[in-house]
Amino acid sequence: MRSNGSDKLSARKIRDGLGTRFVGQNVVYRECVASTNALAKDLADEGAPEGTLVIAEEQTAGRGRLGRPWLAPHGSSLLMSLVFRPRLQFSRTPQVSMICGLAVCDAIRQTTGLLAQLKWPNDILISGRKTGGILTETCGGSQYPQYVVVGIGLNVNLDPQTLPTHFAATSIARELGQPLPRLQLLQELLYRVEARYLDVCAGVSPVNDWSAALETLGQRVHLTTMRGSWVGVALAVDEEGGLLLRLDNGQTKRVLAGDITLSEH
Ligand code: BT5
Repeated sequence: MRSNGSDKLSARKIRDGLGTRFVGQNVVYRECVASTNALAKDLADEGAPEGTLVIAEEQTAGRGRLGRPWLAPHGSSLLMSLVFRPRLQFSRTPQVSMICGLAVCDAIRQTTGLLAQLKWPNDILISGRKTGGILTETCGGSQYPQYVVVGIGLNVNLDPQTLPTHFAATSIARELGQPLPRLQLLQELLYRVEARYLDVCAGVSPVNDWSAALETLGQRVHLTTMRGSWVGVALAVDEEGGLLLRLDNGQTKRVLAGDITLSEH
């Protein structure tokens, strides 16, 4: 599944011909890091400008939510984090994460023709299998967040057989039947992130687009949170990224964090 040597990324290649004003214009490229999110947060603490892209070929401690791992062989994926400094109320900052998920789907569609969808809250799916994930970390501030770091892991040329089978993973190359150069996909992604981010900052809500891209809405799902598990129909999502679930007893439950799977009963 590996693409050839010309797929190697560099800060210069990424910036060359990139049609953005600020997203991806400051690039920190590394062969290997612990986690691009961890490095992006350190750089944001030191004042890295909005739009800074941290991208690596490999992570030794790539992370998902709740201490879960993100695994990807060297050079197989897009492993990246973006620094944002939105002047948004805290309740609206989840929208920065939403637009990144949408931009990933847009960029995959534009570059490959494949239909990528989202699974609440942060998975990217192709053919119902996990192709990517998003990890958003927000650093406090008084009125607005000091910064928001959005980490994106995207299986581009990864061979899903290199991952544990219970991950139910796929990759773009697997779905396409051929490797995909990462550079064009990355540049398309950065461009679409910026366009959607500017909309959010101008007060345009992405929630309708996000709802439309969430493949689990309207379906019966099993929800697990830190507080327990429930079965119900995933009704809708709200402006803060919360999921509304209609339980069998008729009550509606709202959750901001958790995992859902399609329910078998
Ligand atoms: C996520 O967490 O899906 C967010 C993953 C974000 C990863 C990026 S990579 C760049 C940046 N730097 C970081 O350190 N992180 C971000 P969660 O929903 O908790 O899902 C984690 C689960 O996904 C794991 O427990 C596995 O089951 C599964 N998983 C791990 N690696 C995978 C892969 N390559 N493809 C598909 N599933 C994977």
